[in-house]
Amino acid sequence: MISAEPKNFNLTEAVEKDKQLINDYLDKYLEIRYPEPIWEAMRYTALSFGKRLRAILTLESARICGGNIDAALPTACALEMLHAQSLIHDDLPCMDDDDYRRGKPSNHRVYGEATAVLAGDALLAYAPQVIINYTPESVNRQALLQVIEEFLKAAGPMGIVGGQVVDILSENKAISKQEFDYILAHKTGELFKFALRAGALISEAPKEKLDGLTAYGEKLGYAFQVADDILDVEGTLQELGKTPGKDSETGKNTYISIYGLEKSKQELENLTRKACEILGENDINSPLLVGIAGYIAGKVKK
Ligand code: GRG
Repeated sequence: MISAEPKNFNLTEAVEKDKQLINDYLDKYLEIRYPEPIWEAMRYTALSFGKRLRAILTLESARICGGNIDAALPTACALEMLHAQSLIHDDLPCMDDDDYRRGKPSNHRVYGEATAVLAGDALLAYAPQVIINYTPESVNRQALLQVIEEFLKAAGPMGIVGGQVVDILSENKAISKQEFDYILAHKTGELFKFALRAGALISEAPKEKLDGLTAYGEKLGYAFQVADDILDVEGTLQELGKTPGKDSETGKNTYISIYGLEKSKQELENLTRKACEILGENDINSPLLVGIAGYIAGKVKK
Protein backbone atom coordinates (compact mmCIF):
# COMPACT_ATOMS: atom_id res chain seq x y z
CA MET A 1 0.00 0.00 0.00
CA ILE A 2 1.21 3.50 -0.83
CA SER A 3 1.06 5.92 2.10
CA ALA A 4 -1.80 8.42 2.31
CA GLU A 5 -1.44 12.06 1.19
CA PRO A 6 -0.25 14.53 3.84
CA LYS A 7 -3.16 16.49 5.36
CA ASN A 8 -2.50 19.82 3.63
CA PHE A 9 -1.96 18.26 0.17
CA ASN A 10 -4.70 17.66 -2.39
CA LEU A 11 -3.46 15.56 -5.31
CA THR A 12 -6.36 16.41 -7.64
CA GLU A 13 -5.92 20.14 -7.07
CA ALA A 14 -2.14 19.98 -7.58
CA VAL A 15 -2.52 17.96 -10.80
CA GLU A 16 -5.29 20.19 -12.18
CA LYS A 17 -3.23 23.33 -11.53
CA ASP A 18 -0.23 21.97 -13.45
CA LYS A 19 -2.46 20.57 -16.20
CA GLN A 20 -4.08 23.96 -16.77
CA LEU A 21 -0.68 25.62 -17.07
CA ILE A 22 0.58 22.94 -19.49
CA ASN A 23 -2.57 23.17 -21.64
CA ASP A 24 -2.30 26.98 -21.79
CA TYR A 25 1.33 26.83 -22.90
CA LEU A 26 0.67 24.03 -25.42
CA ASP A 27 -2.12 26.16 -26.87
CA LYS A 28 0.26 29.11 -27.16
CA TYR A 29 3.18 27.16 -28.65
CA LEU A 30 0.89 25.42 -31.16
CA GLU A 31 -0.85 28.54 -32.43
CA ILE A 32 -2.13 28.03 -35.96
CA ARG A 33 0.17 29.34 -38.69
CA TYR A 34 0.63 28.69 -42.39
CA PRO A 35 0.05 26.02 -43.67
CA GLU A 36 -3.00 25.80 -41.40
CA PRO A 37 -4.06 22.16 -42.03
CA ILE A 38 -0.90 20.74 -40.48
CA TRP A 39 -1.14 22.91 -37.33
CA GLU A 40 -4.79 21.90 -37.00
CA ALA A 41 -3.89 18.19 -37.17
CA MET A 42 -1.02 18.71 -34.68
CA ARG A 43 -3.34 20.54 -32.29
CA TYR A 44 -6.09 17.93 -32.64
CA THR A 45 -4.07 15.30 -30.79
CA ALA A 46 -1.65 17.41 -28.76
CA LEU A 47 -4.43 19.52 -27.24
CA SER A 48 -7.06 16.81 -26.84
CA PHE A 49 -7.84 15.36 -23.43
CA GLY A 50 -4.69 13.82 -22.02
CA LYS A 51 -3.58 13.37 -18.44
CA ARG A 52 -0.37 15.39 -19.05
CA LEU A 53 1.38 13.00 -16.68
CA ARG A 54 4.81 13.28 -18.26
CA ALA A 55 4.77 17.09 -18.37
CA ILE A 56 3.57 17.25 -14.75
CA LEU A 57 6.50 15.02 -13.76
CA THR A 58 8.91 17.46 -15.42
CA LEU A 59 7.43 20.43 -13.57
CA GLU A 60 7.49 18.58 -10.24
CA SER A 61 11.05 17.41 -10.77
CA ALA A 62 12.08 21.05 -11.39
CA ARG A 63 10.22 22.16 -8.25
CA ILE A 64 11.84 19.44 -6.12
CA CYS A 65 15.28 20.58 -7.34
CA GLY A 66 14.61 24.22 -6.51
CA GLY A 67 14.14 25.29 -10.12
CA ASN A 68 11.44 27.55 -11.43
CA ILE A 69 8.44 26.40 -13.43
CA ASP A 70 8.88 28.93 -16.26
CA ALA A 71 12.26 27.37 -17.00
CA ALA A 72 10.78 23.86 -17.26
CA LEU A 73 7.51 24.61 -19.11
CA PRO A 74 8.90 24.62 -22.68
CA THR A 75 10.53 21.21 -22.13
CA ALA A 76 7.42 19.86 -20.39
CA CYS A 77 5.30 20.93 -23.39
CA ALA A 78 7.84 19.58 -25.89
CA LEU A 79 7.60 16.23 -24.11
CA GLU A 80 3.82 16.28 -24.50
CA MET A 81 4.29 17.00 -28.23
CA LEU A 82 6.62 14.01 -28.56
CA HIS A 83 4.12 11.88 -26.64
CA ALA A 84 1.30 13.08 -28.95
CA GLN A 85 3.45 12.21 -31.98
CA SER A 86 3.98 8.67 -30.68
CA LEU A 87 0.23 8.28 -30.13
CA ILE A 88 -0.63 9.51 -33.64
CA HIS A 89 1.86 7.13 -35.25
CA ASP A 90 0.96 4.27 -32.89
CA ASP A 91 -2.70 4.48 -34.01
CA LEU A 92 -1.92 4.28 -37.75
CA PRO A 93 -3.15 1.21 -39.67
CA CYS A 94 0.46 0.08 -40.20
CA MET A 95 1.06 0.10 -36.41
CA ASP A 96 -1.62 -0.62 -33.79
CA ASP A 97 -4.47 0.37 -36.14
CA ASP A 98 -6.75 2.04 -33.61
CA ASP A 99 -9.73 4.22 -34.53
CA TYR A 100 -9.93 5.87 -31.11
CA ARG A 101 -7.55 7.87 -28.96
CA ARG A 102 -8.25 10.08 -25.99
CA GLY A 103 -11.94 9.30 -26.40
CA LYS A 104 -12.09 10.69 -29.94
CA PRO A 105 -11.49 9.36 -33.46
CA SER A 106 -7.74 8.96 -33.89
CA ASN A 107 -5.81 11.51 -35.92
CA HIS A 108 -5.75 9.58 -39.22
CA ARG A 109 -9.51 8.91 -38.96
CA VAL A 110 -10.09 12.68 -39.04
CA TYR A 111 -7.31 14.01 -41.27
CA GLY A 112 -6.35 10.95 -43.33
CA GLU A 113 -3.18 8.88 -43.12
CA ALA A 114 -0.87 11.22 -45.05
CA THR A 115 -1.65 14.23 -42.86
CA ALA A 116 -1.49 12.11 -39.68
CA VAL A 117 2.02 10.90 -40.59
CA LEU A 118 3.05 14.50 -41.29
CA ALA A 119 1.39 15.82 -38.13
CA GLY A 120 3.46 13.33 -36.11
CA ASP A 121 6.64 14.29 -37.97
CA ALA A 122 5.86 17.98 -37.50
CA LEU A 123 5.30 17.60 -33.73
CA LEU A 124 8.54 15.66 -33.40
CA ALA A 125 10.55 18.28 -35.32
CA TYR A 126 8.85 21.29 -33.72
CA ALA A 127 9.21 20.08 -30.11
CA PRO A 128 13.02 20.66 -29.81
CA GLN A 129 12.50 24.09 -31.42
CA VAL A 130 10.15 24.89 -28.53
CA ILE A 131 12.83 23.91 -26.01
CA ILE A 132 15.46 26.02 -27.79
CA ASN A 133 13.33 29.09 -28.54
CA TYR A 134 11.22 29.39 -25.38
CA THR A 135 13.49 28.26 -22.52
CA PRO A 136 14.52 31.42 -20.62
CA GLU A 137 18.10 32.69 -21.08
CA SER A 138 18.66 32.17 -17.35
CA VAL A 139 18.85 28.39 -17.88
CA ASN A 140 22.42 27.13 -18.17
CA ARG A 141 23.07 26.44 -21.89
CA GLN A 142 25.19 23.35 -21.20
CA ALA A 143 22.37 21.89 -19.12
CA LEU A 144 19.88 22.73 -21.86
CA LEU A 145 22.06 21.06 -24.47
CA GLN A 146 22.01 17.89 -22.35
CA VAL A 147 18.21 18.14 -22.09
CA ILE A 148 17.94 18.38 -25.89
CA GLU A 149 20.34 15.46 -26.37
CA GLU A 150 18.36 13.30 -23.93
CA PHE A 151 15.07 14.39 -25.54
CA LEU A 152 16.28 13.28 -28.98
CA LYS A 153 17.67 10.04 -27.55
CA ALA A 154 14.32 9.26 -25.90
CA ALA A 155 12.52 9.91 -29.21
CA GLY A 156 14.81 7.86 -31.43
CA PRO A 157 16.27 4.39 -32.01
CA MET A 158 17.75 4.29 -28.49
CA GLY A 159 14.36 5.30 -27.09
CA ILE A 160 10.73 4.82 -28.05
CA VAL A 161 11.44 3.92 -31.69
CA GLY A 162 13.75 1.13 -30.49
CA GLY A 163 11.11 -0.13 -28.06
CA GLN A 164 8.39 -0.02 -30.69
CA VAL A 165 10.52 -1.91 -33.24
CA VAL A 166 11.34 -4.76 -30.85
CA ASP A 167 7.67 -4.82 -29.79
CA ILE A 168 6.51 -5.19 -33.42
CA LEU A 169 9.16 -7.79 -34.28
CA SER A 170 8.16 -9.81 -31.18
CA GLU A 171 4.47 -10.13 -32.07
CA ASN A 172 3.26 -13.76 -31.91
CA LYS A 173 6.69 -14.91 -30.68
CA ALA A 174 7.98 -16.08 -27.31
CA ILE A 175 10.64 -13.63 -26.11
CA SER A 176 13.20 -13.62 -23.30
CA LYS A 177 12.73 -11.57 -20.11
CA GLN A 178 15.60 -9.39 -21.31
CA GLU A 179 13.84 -8.59 -24.59
CA PHE A 180 10.55 -7.95 -22.81
CA ASP A 181 12.21 -5.59 -20.32
CA TYR A 182 13.85 -3.77 -23.24
CA ILE A 183 10.43 -3.18 -24.85
CA LEU A 184 8.90 -1.77 -21.66
CA ALA A 185 11.91 0.34 -20.71
CA HIS A 186 12.10 1.90 -24.18
CA LYS A 187 8.56 2.03 -25.59
CA THR A 188 7.10 3.58 -22.45
CA GLY A 189 9.85 3.99 -19.86
CA GLU A 190 12.10 6.39 -21.77
CA LEU A 191 9.60 9.26 -21.73
CA PHE A 192 8.94 8.88 -18.00
CA LYS A 193 12.65 8.75 -17.25
CA PHE A 194 13.28 11.78 -19.46
CA ALA A 195 10.41 13.67 -17.77
CA LEU A 196 12.05 13.34 -14.36
CA ARG A 197 15.61 13.94 -15.56
CA ALA A 198 14.71 17.03 -17.61
CA GLY A 199 13.29 18.96 -14.63
CA ALA A 200 16.36 18.10 -12.57
CA LEU A 201 18.84 18.98 -15.34
CA ILE A 202 17.19 22.34 -16.04
CA SER A 203 17.38 23.10 -12.31
CA GLU A 204 21.05 22.04 -12.16
CA ALA A 205 20.28 19.48 -9.46
CA PRO A 206 23.12 17.65 -7.69
CA LYS A 207 23.95 14.19 -9.09
CA GLU A 208 22.39 12.29 -6.16
CA LYS A 209 19.03 14.00 -6.70
CA LEU A 210 19.21 13.42 -10.47
CA ASP A 211 20.00 9.73 -9.87
CA GLY A 212 17.14 9.36 -7.36
CA LEU A 213 14.62 10.95 -9.72
CA THR A 214 15.93 8.82 -12.61
CA ALA A 215 15.46 5.62 -10.58
CA TYR A 216 11.93 6.68 -9.56
CA GLY A 217 11.14 7.47 -13.24
CA GLU A 218 12.34 4.04 -14.39
CA LYS A 219 10.15 2.21 -11.87
CA LEU A 220 7.18 4.47 -12.62
CA GLY A 221 7.48 3.99 -16.39
CA TYR A 222 7.60 0.21 -16.02
CA ALA A 223 4.62 0.30 -13.64
CA PHE A 224 2.71 2.50 -16.07
CA GLN A 225 3.08 -0.03 -18.90
CA VAL A 226 2.11 -2.96 -16.61
CA ALA A 227 -1.05 -0.99 -15.66
CA ASP A 228 -1.68 -0.27 -19.37
CA ASP A 229 -1.39 -4.00 -20.15
CA ILE A 230 -3.86 -4.85 -17.38
CA LEU A 231 -6.30 -2.17 -18.55
CA ASP A 232 -6.12 -3.46 -22.11
CA VAL A 233 -7.66 -6.67 -20.72
CA GLU A 234 -10.00 -5.22 -18.08
CA GLY A 235 -10.84 -1.70 -19.30
CA THR A 236 -13.62 -0.38 -21.56
CA LEU A 237 -13.45 2.02 -24.52
CA GLN A 238 -14.98 4.73 -22.29
CA GLU A 239 -12.42 4.22 -19.51
CA LEU A 240 -9.41 3.94 -21.82
CA GLY A 241 -10.35 6.38 -24.58
CA LYS A 242 -8.94 3.76 -27.00
CA THR A 243 -10.01 0.29 -28.10
CA PRO A 244 -9.44 -2.39 -25.44
CA GLY A 245 -8.27 -5.94 -26.27
CA LYS A 246 -5.80 -4.77 -28.93
CA ASP A 247 -2.79 -6.53 -27.36
CA SER A 248 -4.14 -10.08 -27.59
CA GLU A 249 -5.67 -9.34 -31.02
CA THR A 250 -2.25 -8.41 -32.41
CA GLY A 251 -0.35 -11.16 -30.52
CA LYS A 252 1.60 -8.62 -28.41
CA ASN A 253 3.85 -9.75 -25.61
CA THR A 254 2.47 -8.09 -22.49
CA TYR A 255 3.06 -8.50 -18.79
CA ILE A 256 -0.20 -10.46 -18.68
CA SER A 257 0.55 -12.75 -21.62
CA ILE A 258 3.86 -13.65 -19.96
CA TYR A 259 3.06 -13.64 -16.23
CA GLY A 260 -0.77 -13.78 -15.98
CA LEU A 261 -3.24 -11.28 -14.54
CA GLU A 262 -2.75 -11.91 -10.82
CA LYS A 263 1.05 -11.71 -10.97
CA SER A 264 0.76 -8.54 -13.08
CA LYS A 265 -1.39 -6.87 -10.43
CA GLN A 266 1.04 -7.92 -7.73
CA GLU A 267 3.97 -6.59 -9.75
CA LEU A 268 2.18 -3.28 -10.27
CA GLU A 269 1.86 -2.92 -6.47
CA ASN A 270 5.53 -3.87 -6.00
CA LEU A 271 6.80 -1.44 -8.64
CA THR A 272 4.82 1.55 -7.40
CA ARG A 273 5.77 0.80 -3.78
CA LYS A 274 9.43 0.54 -4.81
CA ALA A 275 9.16 3.86 -6.71
CA CYS A 276 8.01 5.54 -3.48
CA GLU A 277 10.73 3.84 -1.43
CA ILE A 278 13.31 5.25 -3.88
CA LEU A 279 12.00 8.75 -3.12
CA GLY A 280 12.44 8.14 0.62
CA GLU A 281 15.92 6.66 0.19
CA ASN A 282 16.97 9.78 -1.75
CA ASP A 283 15.44 12.36 0.60
CA ILE A 284 12.96 13.45 -2.05
CA ASN A 285 9.91 14.78 -0.29
CA SER A 286 7.17 15.03 -2.92
CA PRO A 287 3.55 14.20 -2.11
CA LEU A 288 2.84 14.72 -5.83
CA LEU A 289 5.29 11.99 -6.93
CA VAL A 290 3.95 9.66 -4.23
CA GLY A 291 0.42 10.53 -5.36
CA ILE A 292 1.17 9.79 -9.02
CA ALA A 293 2.60 6.37 -8.11
CA GLY A 294 -0.56 5.72 -6.07
CA TYR A 295 -2.73 6.88 -8.98
CA ILE A 296 -1.01 4.42 -11.35
CA ALA A 297 -1.37 1.57 -8.84
CA GLY A 298 -5.04 2.48 -8.34
CA LYS A 299 -5.91 2.55 -12.06
CA VAL A 300 -6.61 -1.21 -12.04
CA LYS A 301 -9.21 -3.19 -10.08
CA LYS A 302 -7.71 -5.00 -7.06
C1 GRG B 1 8.89 8.20 -34.48
C2 GRG B 1 9.36 9.04 -32.09
C3 GRG B 1 8.67 8.11 -32.98
C4 GRG B 1 7.85 7.16 -32.42
C5 GRG B 1 7.14 6.15 -33.15
C6 GRG B 1 4.70 4.66 -32.47
C7 GRG B 1 5.95 4.64 -31.68
C8 GRG B 1 7.22 4.91 -32.37
C9 GRG B 1 5.98 4.34 -30.38
C10 GRG B 1 4.75 4.03 -29.62
C11 GRG B 1 4.97 4.22 -28.22
C12 GRG B 1 3.67 4.14 -27.47
C13 GRG B 1 2.46 4.75 -28.08
C14 GRG B 1 3.66 3.54 -26.30
C15 GRG B 1 2.46 3.41 -25.44
C16 GRG B 1 2.59 4.31 -24.26
C17 GRG B 1 1.28 4.53 -23.59
C18 GRG B 1 0.78 3.48 -22.67
C19 GRG B 1 0.59 5.65 -23.84
C20 GRG B 1 -0.62 6.14 -23.15
O1 GRG B 1 -0.21 7.17 -22.28
P1 GRG B 1 -1.23 8.02 -21.37
O2 GRG B 1 -2.22 7.09 -20.72
O3 GRG B 1 -2.00 8.88 -22.46
O4 GRG B 1 -0.43 8.89 -20.47
P2 GRG B 1 -2.68 10.33 -22.28
O5 GRG B 1 -3.73 10.32 -23.37
O6 GRG B 1 -3.27 10.47 -20.91
O7 GRG B 1 -1.60 11.32 -22.53
